[in-house]
Amino acid sequence: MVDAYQPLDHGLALDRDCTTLSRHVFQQLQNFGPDAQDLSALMNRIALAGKLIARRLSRAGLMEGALGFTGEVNVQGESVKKMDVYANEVFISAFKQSGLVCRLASEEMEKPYYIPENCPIGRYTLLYDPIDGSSNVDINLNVGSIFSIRQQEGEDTDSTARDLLQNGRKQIAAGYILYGPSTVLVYSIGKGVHAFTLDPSLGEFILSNENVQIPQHGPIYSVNEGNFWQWDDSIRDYIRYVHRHEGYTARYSGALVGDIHRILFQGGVFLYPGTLKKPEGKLRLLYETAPLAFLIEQAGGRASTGTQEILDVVPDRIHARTPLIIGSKEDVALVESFIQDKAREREEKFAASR
Ligand code: P6P
Repeated sequence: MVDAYQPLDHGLALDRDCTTLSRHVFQQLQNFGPDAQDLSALMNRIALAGKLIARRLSRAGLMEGALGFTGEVNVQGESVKKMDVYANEVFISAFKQSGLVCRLASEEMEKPYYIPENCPIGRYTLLYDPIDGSSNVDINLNVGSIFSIRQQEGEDTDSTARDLLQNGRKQIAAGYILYGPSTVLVYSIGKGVHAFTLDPSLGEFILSNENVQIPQHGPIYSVNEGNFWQWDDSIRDYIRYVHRHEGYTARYSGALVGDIHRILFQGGVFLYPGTLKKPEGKLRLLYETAPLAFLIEQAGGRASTGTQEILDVVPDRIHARTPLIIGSKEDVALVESFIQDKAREREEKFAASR
């Protein structure tokens, strides 16, 4: 009987390099059934999209027609960057012939996009923001992609995608890809939060942080203080508080994914409250605030509109927006306490005036 082969001591290093995204999904699900196969394949396609976008970003400055504006305005009323269009189409191409995703809903498309060859069997919908923070693209600062996967429910024959108008607890997977000094994919399928770093020499996302837990409190508050004049007094009171107390530091990159990634690892809170111009907030629920809320809750944090958990919000339309307060439990609760105090003060004033 030949002795069983004993891996040498570099077995651990090899094992890590072989912990790719698709393998990690199976490890978490502890089975190779149809649903596990689907989720593993879905994450593999997301990873492919991330690699294609990272490749283009890494040399956009050298490529004719890669940067700048298209001259179009999207359904959000925002000027479209060439990179927005490229990234949007990358996700569509990555899921063609996948047999997995029939419908894609994107920040860049007014209505969902259907992949006909997948629709008879495709059981999933991909919701995504192909390039979040695209104002950073032309100045070579970090940007991200945000994704969310839901089961397709019923026959979506009239492309109204009504089954998508459900709360964020219907998500089966969510995450983001951060295009920074390295490209990092962070995801959850409801079994914790895990980060993978792209190894360009392998062309693979390799596990770099498993079971990431957000600190219960952190020093960072991340908000665009240029909107101070547009905020409700409750938010102004919170900002005055952090301005007057030791232990807080402001960090804001103008790209949601980078700001969230910092808070995921260092703790703190990101805010995009309602403003005079956008009372319901700027950020979109189905492919920005809900996937990030799913992820941050899985990491032990919280995400709210200020008065409601983000994951409980039911949208009335695909491109619905919400205010967002997200991050460490204690810091989200502190912001909410200013909102509650102001509401109570208003109620008492109203009662006294009757
Ligand atoms: P403002 C980028 O346009 C984005 O959607 C997020 O990535 C970012 O957090 C936010 O908007 C920045 O908005 O109004 O501060 O420029």
